[in-house]
Amino acid sequence: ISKTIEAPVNLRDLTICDATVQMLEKARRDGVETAFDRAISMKACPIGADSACCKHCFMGPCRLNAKDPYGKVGVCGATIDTIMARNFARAVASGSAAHTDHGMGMLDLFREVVKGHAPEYRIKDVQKLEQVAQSIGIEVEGRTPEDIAMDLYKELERTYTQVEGEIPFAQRAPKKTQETWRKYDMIPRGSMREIMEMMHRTHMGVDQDFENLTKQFSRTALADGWGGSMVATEISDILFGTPKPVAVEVNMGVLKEDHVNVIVHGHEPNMFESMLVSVNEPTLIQAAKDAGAKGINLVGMCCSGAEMMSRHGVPHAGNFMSTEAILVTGAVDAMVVDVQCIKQGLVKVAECYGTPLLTTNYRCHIEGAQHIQFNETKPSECTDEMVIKAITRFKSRNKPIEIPKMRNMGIHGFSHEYINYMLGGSFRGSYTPLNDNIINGRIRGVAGVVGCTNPRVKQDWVHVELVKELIRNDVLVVQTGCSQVALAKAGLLTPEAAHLAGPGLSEVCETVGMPPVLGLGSCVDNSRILIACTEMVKTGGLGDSIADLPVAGAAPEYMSEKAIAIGQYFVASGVYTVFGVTFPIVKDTKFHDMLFRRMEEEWGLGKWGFTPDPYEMARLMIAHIDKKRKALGIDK
Ligand code: SF4
Ligand code: MSK
Repeated sequence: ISKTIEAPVNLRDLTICDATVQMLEKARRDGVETAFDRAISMKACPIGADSACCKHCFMGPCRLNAKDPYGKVGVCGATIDTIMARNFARAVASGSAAHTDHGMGMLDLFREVVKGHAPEYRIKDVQKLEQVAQSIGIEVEGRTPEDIAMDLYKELERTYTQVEGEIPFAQRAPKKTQETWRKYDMIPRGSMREIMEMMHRTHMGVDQDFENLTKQFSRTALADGWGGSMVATEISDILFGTPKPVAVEVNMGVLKEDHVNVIVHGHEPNMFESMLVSVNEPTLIQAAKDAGAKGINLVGMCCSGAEMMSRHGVPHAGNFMSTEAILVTGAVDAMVVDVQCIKQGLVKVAECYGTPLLTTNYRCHIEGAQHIQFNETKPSECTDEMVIKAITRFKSRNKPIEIPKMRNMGIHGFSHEYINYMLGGSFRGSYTPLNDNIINGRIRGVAGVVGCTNPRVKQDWVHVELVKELIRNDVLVVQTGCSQVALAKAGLLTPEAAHLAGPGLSEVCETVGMPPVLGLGSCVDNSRILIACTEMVKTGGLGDSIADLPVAGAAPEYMSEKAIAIGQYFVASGVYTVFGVTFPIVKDTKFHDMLFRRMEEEWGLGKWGFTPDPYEMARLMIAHIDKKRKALGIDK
């Protein structure tokens, strides 16, 4: 099938993941094409990369010149700033829609569980239910979990539907952060309204003021971070359990040649949870044994994988840019997907190796894949059927199998509740608390390093180099998503990695017995970082708002619109956020100045940064952390 494979390219220039290199070598031998090959043959459009084009109406598409941004305007007269701000706003709207719809899915399940309509699920973490309910003013004393849960459901539904007012979780943010949002009209109403209004305002001939657009796409992004994503995290914890540290193996070596291998890849944990039950079902295990296998091996990939790894210790086989490569092992007996980050290219690779590619969510059918609709009222019907398909494929394996031997053990599952507990019961308690260690300088600051991998840059390399540089400079790193998996493969999610940290951070890690890099879960679990930041503010000694904290964020190899939404909600929450790869904006324009300076200097929030170089990225983030330390008077 390969039309675009270009043999001269050294595979080691494409990725630092040895397992992926080994599988890309095999793919070449087998004549199989992957996204790495297509990224080489398909050069990115330079006008689109700068966001200097508009196709919002049919008088266009209009192309402006990034080298002379104010030299011309679109047919309607739209300026470069309007065009870039509208494009950026639509990326935020799309990314926010993905996370908030994921959160809506979790909330739908929660409602059905509370009503007794989904008997195979239950509320697993009553303590978390009470905590979340209390955090938004719901009475819990003397009430049954069912009563509390119904009230919580009704309240959280407003995250989506409310026409006026503020979404419930916005009140969890530090007071001063809330005041800033109110001042600039940024506190979200329901996300349905915000995303709808964002799409309206970016239609031809509506909002043509980049500053006004920036306010609305900030509000839309906040409806994601403090809305849909936070709902997804909190409800998943309530239903499936709040993560606590667990030792897990990652990398392609978690596949087992003598087992039926089932991979789940996507984002929502509901189907994955049911799959975990199905693979442990004695009759299915027996069926696998009858087919000649030693058992059934369940493995995750991408974000639902990161979530199940953190919550239940399910092994993880790799991040976004390894999903095609792993099929090349020939050892995958079924790849089961739900929503988001599922490359259409998987269909052809799966076909080449006779692996069933199974879609399960009505939102995500893929031409050439087989669809088995997942139904939460009888979830095991769907997941049992998929396991049976995997067993059938195991029986008829007819291609040579090659599984890379790499496996890396690490500690994952640092929910913000656990970080709180681990660092002293409160963020400023008596025992090695986070705030005290920041104030005394052992920990210089905290960095969130998150996001995707992208074939336009060497897979995992920017993540790994950036994180090494940060911890070497005593910056504690928290991680989610594909970035967390990149660092886990590099062996940095272990307490032993403390020797790579600077003297202050390594002392703290050794005292507490924690890794210098803490894995928090999936993309929606970036909301855990918002709560952790809020706890740091509320504990005291580090300012009054998130914008005062010595923290920074990065998505060094991002590829998705969701990443833009996440970046924007961190910026709008007060965090300096640096992206790599490319940034969809023309430098030296008014809109660039808005995102890269004015949001911080004039509005008191965070701001964006950009560089593809991990060392420069670390330098920018550390300089920002030092600037905040100085402002707090703790720059000893
Ligand atoms: Fe061109 Fe304006 Fe239409 Fe955009 S909205 S395509 S800039 S005419
Ligand atoms: S899966 S959004 S590639 S982190 Fe969340 Fe990974 Fe990015 Fe998808």
